[in-house]
Amino acid sequence: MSIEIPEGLTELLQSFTVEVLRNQPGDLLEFALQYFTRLKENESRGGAFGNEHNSAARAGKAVNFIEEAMQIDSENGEDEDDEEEFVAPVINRFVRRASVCAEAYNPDEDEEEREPRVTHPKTDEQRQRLQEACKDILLFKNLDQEQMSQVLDAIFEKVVVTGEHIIDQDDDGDNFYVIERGTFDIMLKADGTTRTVGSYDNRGSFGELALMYNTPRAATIIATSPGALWCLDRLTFRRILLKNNAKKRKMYEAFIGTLPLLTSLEVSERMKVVDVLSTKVYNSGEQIIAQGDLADCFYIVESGHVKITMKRSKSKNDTEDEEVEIATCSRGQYFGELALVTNKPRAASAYAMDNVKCLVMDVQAFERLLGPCMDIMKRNIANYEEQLITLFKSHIAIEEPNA
Ligand code: 1OR
Ligand code: 1OR
Repeated sequence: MSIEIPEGLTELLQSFTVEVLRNQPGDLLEFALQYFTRLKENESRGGAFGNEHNSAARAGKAVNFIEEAMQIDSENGEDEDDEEEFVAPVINRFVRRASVCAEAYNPDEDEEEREPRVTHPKTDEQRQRLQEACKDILLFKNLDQEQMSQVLDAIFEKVVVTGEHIIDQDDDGDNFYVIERGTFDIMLKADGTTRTVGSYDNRGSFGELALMYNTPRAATIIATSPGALWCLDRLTFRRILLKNNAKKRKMYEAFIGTLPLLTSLEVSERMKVVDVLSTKVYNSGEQIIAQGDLADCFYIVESGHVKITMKRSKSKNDTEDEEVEIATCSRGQYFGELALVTNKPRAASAYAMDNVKCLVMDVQAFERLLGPCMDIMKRNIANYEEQLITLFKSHIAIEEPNA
């Protein structure tokens, strides 16, 4: 018995396979759906790819997914309108991406530069909410205006329900997520058991690791309330954020190498620290940390001086507190670790004494990356405690000389 192979099938499958290999989509089904839909659309548009009689034969030659989208892009003149034309394929477990740990981005190769820009139109109200949600996202802090506007264009909103798995550990990475609202648990699977290792409460972002380092998802993220997320597709994330990270690595490699706190980290781990750092500048006198606040960041001084103060009641009869200077930090020193290590509110306040530039890391990155530096930090914290006891004793001595 012989089975007849329909004319064009080989070319159709070949060209599809070539596109899959070129694009390495995570979600093969989604990619296939978009590829063949596009093919059909082009066929009905007629002539966009020549005048072949047989659509399958046309498929064999004509469909280059990305280039085609770019062509449409340039035909439109503007790339603002390209949401209908190209939606980056979503990635999931159908095709597993090879894991390359701490993969460095080489801006010279710039493969992602060729990708078309993704735009998801938004209402004014959405844009406003989006800007609000993104304003404290550390990964976005160092982007220039043009890069930021590309990010805002490409982001799209997703409503989530309680119990929804946004990310499953070990999956491939599809999107980076910024929280608009809602609470989310971070779960880690190790040695056959899954435990909750942290949570997000109505702010923050997650899902950057798999995209940055081409690794499987490092944790599971589950919605613990109804909520909404802003999603940035993998390609846009890599195109913009990784280029920025390459710049940061160049800028901070030497400085990071001199920090005594990070001596226990391997070079590749230090580079990961650089990747998650953002810079914040403060004017002289500006408050950086307020005693008693909840904590979500850790700081390293890059330049300038920071004054650490603690509140102390002026005297027994005085209800008003005075702020006492207890330490200063300068280039290479860190602060803001205590609340993150102890899981308590800020123990002291911090103020810029002149123009200050700090490298800032969020609590999740702090916990993930600075575990090996904990010994040094804990020794330092023990010092605080000793000094606090000394200060407390001298205070009592002043207040109650006969005690
Ligand atoms: P991803 O792309 O790997 C899961 O997808 C995301 O969870 C990950 O990016 C981070 O954005 C986020 N370890 C690993 N991933 C974490 C962690 C984490 N916290 C948040 N994510 N921690 C280490 C636990 C030993 C920190 C827990 C507070
Ligand atoms: P944080 O997250 O509590 C305030 O935010 C930061 O000030 C704190 O972390 C430390 O990084 C920093 N006691 C408490 N916090 C201190 C101290 C300190 N010095 C710096 N910080 N002591 C000073 C010891 C020289 C003891 C006070 C008597």
